[in-house]
Amino acid sequence: MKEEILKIEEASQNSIKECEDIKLLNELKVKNKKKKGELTAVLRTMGKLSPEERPVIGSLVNQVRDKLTLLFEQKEKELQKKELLKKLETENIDVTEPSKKITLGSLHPITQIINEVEEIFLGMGYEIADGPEVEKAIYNFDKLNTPPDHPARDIQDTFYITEDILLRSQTSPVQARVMENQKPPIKIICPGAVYRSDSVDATHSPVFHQVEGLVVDKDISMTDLKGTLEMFAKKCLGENTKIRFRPHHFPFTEPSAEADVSCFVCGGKGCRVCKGEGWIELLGCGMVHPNVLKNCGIDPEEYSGFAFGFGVERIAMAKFGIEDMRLLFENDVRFLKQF
Ligand code: 2U9
Repeated sequence: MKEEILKIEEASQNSIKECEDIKLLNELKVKNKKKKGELTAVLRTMGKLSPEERPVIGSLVNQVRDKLTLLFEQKEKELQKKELLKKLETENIDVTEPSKKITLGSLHPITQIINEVEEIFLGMGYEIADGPEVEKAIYNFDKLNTPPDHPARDIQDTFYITEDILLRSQTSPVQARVMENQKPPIKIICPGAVYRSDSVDATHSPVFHQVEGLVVDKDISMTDLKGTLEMFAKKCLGENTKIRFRPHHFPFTEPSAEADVSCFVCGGKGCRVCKGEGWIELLGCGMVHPNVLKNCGIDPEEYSGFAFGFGVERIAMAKFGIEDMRLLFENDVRFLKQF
């Protein structure tokens, strides 16, 4: 019986030793279970043995079982290690191989202009202020000295949500809110989307973007306004840019003006971009109306201020030579990729 057991052991040992494949080893394991079965069968015949021999054979069977289990574990580890090494050798990564090209998008032309304007004014010590796009009529119109019968308040021109709530038609309500909450000196610009009930065409859109600026302090005069705008125009459109004021009317500023810049394409001679004029209309501006200061809790006897505002789309179109405003809103990548 001992020989039988040792034979089983030797056969199993040999097949484990010779095995060089993890799959085959697993198959062997299954077979070995049967072999263990063979050992169990041997045990079953132990009745034939003398009482002295039984524990000797019993313990031999257990030793063989343990030995085989250990051998399997060792072989399994050995084969796994071999397999891993083989994988590392054959599947090594060539780090010098060129990688896939990552295509980066670009900022929308409107965002580019807003960023550029922000940088220029930050450089002049301004802060950037933000406010709600769904606004109270009182901030959009009343506090800005815009009377109840003003045409801008008509439902034909402004998107009303209720009688008192609307989509802001300018970013001026942001400035009104800052004035209410902050003591002068105030030096802010307010970029953002505004809404007007306009039909879409090459120069109009019901959503567009504005940057408005406001400075309130002691002794602020029209010369500060002109100097600031001249500096802005030179930084934004080129150092040779000149600026001129034409009288205008806005309810929130008095006196008010429209400011033109010398054409940055022809330098003032007249071309297609400036339509032969030599000048391009840039923005509206003026000295903050005393009523507006009063409405926002600032004493016009102590403080004065200037304000200005411009449409970002107009500047983007002039700077990038875009002839149709709709292109800025259609989000056609073939168009946007050019900037
Ligand atoms: C406060 C006081 C005054 C902001 C100003 C303009 C003139 C102006 C237009 C330019 C083209 C709007 O986008 S546009 O259609 N804006 O001409 N905006 S002064 O004046 C303010 C703002 C806030 C408290």
